Amino acid sequence: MKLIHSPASPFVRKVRVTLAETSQTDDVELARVHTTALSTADAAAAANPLGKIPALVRPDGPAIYDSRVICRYLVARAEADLYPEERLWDVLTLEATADGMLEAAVLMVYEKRLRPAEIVFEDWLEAQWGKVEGALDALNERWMSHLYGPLDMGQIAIGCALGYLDFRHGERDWRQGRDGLAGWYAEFAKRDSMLATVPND
Ligand SMILES: N[C@@H](CCC(=O)N[C@@H](CS)C(=O)NCC(=O)O)C(=O)O
Repeated sequence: MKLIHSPASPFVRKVRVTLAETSQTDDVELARVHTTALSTADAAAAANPLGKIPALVRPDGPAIYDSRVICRYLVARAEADLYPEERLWDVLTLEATADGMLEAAVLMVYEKRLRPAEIVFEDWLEAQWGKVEGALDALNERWMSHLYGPLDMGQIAIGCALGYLDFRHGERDWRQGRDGLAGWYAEFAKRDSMLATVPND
């Protein structure tokens, strides 16, 4: 299998952490692309009509995307227990929360990087950050016991989302006032799968 990827993408990181946690890293070749919303890499467009990464090219079937589908596929392939039936809806909600944070955080980066400086929309940037903060508060107030439970895909997604906030939005200091979540992440970030996938440009 071939993973269309960039080492900076938090959505790709979810897939790579899942590969590591399910002992499948060696089954996937990494194909590096440079792609943005304004300039789509050919390999990304070939594997995903939306032109986004990650996409997983498989020898025995069509390419699949997006990160949520790929993670679920890989977990099924490994017969791993990262979507446990008894708390499936919690796991999927946590995963959706992480992806929502990431969508907002990635859009903020694009707004600052891709849009000409004179038309950067500051109110819109702050509104996106407001979504991230809402999710952070919900995690800190309501999800801590789940986060400290057995490893599942919700935790992996949240770990990658928090890592991305450090990588691209460190100056916003997401830990401020959220000691519980910060403490959980400090431990989670020490997993081998997380250490092996620290984002870089
Ligand atoms: N929902 C998608 C989001 C993927 C995504 O936005 N990837 C970014 C990189 S972090 C991308 O490919 N951006 C290029 C674009 O927007 O065209 C997923 O979970 O995989």
